[in-house]
Amino acid sequence: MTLVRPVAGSARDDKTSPDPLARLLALGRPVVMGVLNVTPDSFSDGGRFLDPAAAIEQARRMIAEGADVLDVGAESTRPYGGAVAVPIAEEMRRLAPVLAAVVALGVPVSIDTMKAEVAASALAAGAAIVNDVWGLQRDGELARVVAERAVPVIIMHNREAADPSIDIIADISAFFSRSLDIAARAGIARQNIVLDPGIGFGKTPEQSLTAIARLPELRSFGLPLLVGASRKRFIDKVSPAPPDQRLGGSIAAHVLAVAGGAAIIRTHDVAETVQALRVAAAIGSAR
Ligand code: HH2
Repeated sequence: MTLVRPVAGSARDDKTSPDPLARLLALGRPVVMGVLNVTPDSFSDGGRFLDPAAAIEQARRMIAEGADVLDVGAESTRPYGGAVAVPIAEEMRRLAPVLAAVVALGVPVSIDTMKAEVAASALAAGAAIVNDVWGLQRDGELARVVAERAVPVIIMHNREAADPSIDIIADISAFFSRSLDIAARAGIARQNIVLDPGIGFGKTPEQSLTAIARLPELRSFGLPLLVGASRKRFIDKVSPAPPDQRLGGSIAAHVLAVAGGAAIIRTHDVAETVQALRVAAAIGSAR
């Protein structure tokens, strides 16, 4: 499949171009990224937004609730295993009726994919950011696509399997260093990079807690940090609840992540997260 080139002057308003990441980070408060899973099997909302009309409606809703950016994915990454690998054509087929319509809603859209071809096609349809849950280490072409298009990329830490015996922060740091080397060699500008410890990915629940608790250590990279703790299993380990009943735990994790230096929060529950972060910020500045 060939890469589709963007149409000149295509559907981007000035909220989504030319420098989406810088604009988001300049908001002067935590950035809220709403999750839109156009999948049958995502761990917490699989099947709910596979229908394009339902997906677009959910995107509208998240924007009305205060999302600053939407993260659209068409392949479940299934942090807890059991992901069914989705062929490129199927991932594109799921995105086709949704992506351009969501871009047209006027907030920047990130494409949650680990495949270069899907990323290129999504960028051509107006996506502004690439979110790779394998930190440029899975598909060798992805760094080139990001560099060529000069778009921001979210580099997320991941592992094939959890190893309870390792220092997870050391592992995350080594992974980030490898990803940053790949990015530099491809010509990706440093100001276009966001780092994400990958809560729930290749980590025991305890290591996910550690990744949030020791988030400040990851500030040493000097790059913005994203945390996505939304509905993840470590919450169930602390306070048993199925994925759709983990809002309280998600909010606790996200408030503490922001306190630890997270600039961007990835969440399924935008209204509640926006409210929690506003209240936390207000208390933080009250005297
Ligand atoms: N988590 C998920 C997917 N993509 N991307 C980043 N950068 N950080 C994350 O923590 C992250 C992510 C998993 O959540 P969800 O998209 O709801 O699940 P699924 O992968 O099953 O669709």
